[in-house]
Amino acid sequence: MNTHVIINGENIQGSAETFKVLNPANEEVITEIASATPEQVNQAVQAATEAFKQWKNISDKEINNSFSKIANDIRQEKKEIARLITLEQGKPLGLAEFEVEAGASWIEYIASLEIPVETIQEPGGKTIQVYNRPLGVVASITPWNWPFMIAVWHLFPALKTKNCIVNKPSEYTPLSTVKLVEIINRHVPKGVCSVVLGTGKVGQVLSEHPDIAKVTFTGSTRTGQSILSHSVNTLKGVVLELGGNDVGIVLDDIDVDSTAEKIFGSAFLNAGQTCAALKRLYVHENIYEDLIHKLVEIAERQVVGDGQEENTTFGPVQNRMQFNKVKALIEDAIAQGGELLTQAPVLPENGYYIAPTLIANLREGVALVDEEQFGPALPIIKFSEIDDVIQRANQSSFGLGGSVWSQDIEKAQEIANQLECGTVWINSHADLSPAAPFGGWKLSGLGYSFGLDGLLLFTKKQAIHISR
Ligand code: TXE
Repeated sequence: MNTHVIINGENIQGSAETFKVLNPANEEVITEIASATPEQVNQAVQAATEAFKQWKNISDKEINNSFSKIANDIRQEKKEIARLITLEQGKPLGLAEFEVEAGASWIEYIASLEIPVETIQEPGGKTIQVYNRPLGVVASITPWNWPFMIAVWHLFPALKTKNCIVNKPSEYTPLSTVKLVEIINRHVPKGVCSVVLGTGKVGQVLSEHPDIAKVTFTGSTRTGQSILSHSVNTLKGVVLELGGNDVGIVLDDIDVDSTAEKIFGSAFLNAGQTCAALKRLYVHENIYEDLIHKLVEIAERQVVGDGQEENTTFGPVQNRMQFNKVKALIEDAIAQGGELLTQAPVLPENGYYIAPTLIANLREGVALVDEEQFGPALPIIKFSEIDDVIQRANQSSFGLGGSVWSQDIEKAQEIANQLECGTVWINSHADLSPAAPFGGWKLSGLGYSFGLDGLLLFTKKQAIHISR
């Protein structure tokens, strides 16, 4: 049995309670891990509180040097980290390598940001300086879809703004995060960054800890709501990046072939297990048949299999719960009159495999359209009027992202302006940038990640009024 809790820079033995990490490609046990005890969670928070006394005074230059060394180590160990990601998460190795590479670039981008100090000059001669100060100890709780990348998104903005942090990765995919925290610990003082392992129970103990100043969370809306409700007594802040049901609206002036490739890529990225994947596709009636024909062609040329095999282009769903959920949504959509467009290939017997599935002739009111599938099944809906499709797109209780596909950028922009979501892409989707704020409206979240806006959510303002 492996134990991987890293507290105060040390690998520590967990409790007698264990959990298994499975390979989603064959359901074999990769390792069994001892969960962190509440006492160990407390130790990690205490170590972070202690480390914060020094870390909050570290110079920006030192932080940036550390980040640069961490990014270099990640690149050097890219193959090994990607192997771990594929083993625990299921995505093809090439995509896992992209995840590692993008993580390293993201760290470098965060290093390049400057934390601003604003100076206000009052007419009477008083000067006011507004600083962005660190919060203290941040808790991070991460999911299983992009385990390495999302850990980078949580840890580095908090560290850059001179906070200390304790992470709890998903119990399904802890291995690549442990590796990341090991690398971080080579280049930051003890206690600055720890990781505790376990199920949601451990996450709950961590996120409710009174000495945590802020919780940054990526996962389901239900768990996000629970974290928010428990933040009341200690008035801790939260950043919640929750589910989505991103709409794509395709107008009839697009180039079908190239658009189909891009739409397929953004709907089925990571087997659809991406918060900002395209999850409901509305297609103008004039190109509906052509586009679905092309999408089916792309779906059927995917090689579904174990992500470790070289020719695999499409990996399994990450866990049994998600596999059952997506299967049930597909069956229900077909039972409700949806037209299954894709043929199911022969799939390996073990493992959570679902081939990319396209279902047409759907409408709102069917769960596959209204809910987040978070898996390889895309509902396709025909529309004819733009005002009508905008209204239908905005019916969702989610508001993470959306996209408009057209050669007429002005027209696309008019539609984008009316969509009720935190990000709208024109002629792309799920195309995230470290420079742009990314956050959900409605039940998709609270706060922002990325860019200066996301960074400053790990700070609090201090205004110093200077009268002479
Ligand atoms: O999420 P959970 P689940 C969506 C997707 C999926 C659904 C459920 O639709 O089908 O959520 O997935 C920890 N206090 N997304 O059940 O439970 C947990 O251990 C503190 C969207 O896996 O939210 C894990 O580390 N922490 C999404 C993390 O929360 C708790 C990514 C996420 O798990 C906790 C994943 C508690 N009470 C799923 N309970 C996205 N936005 O990208 C659980 N956790």
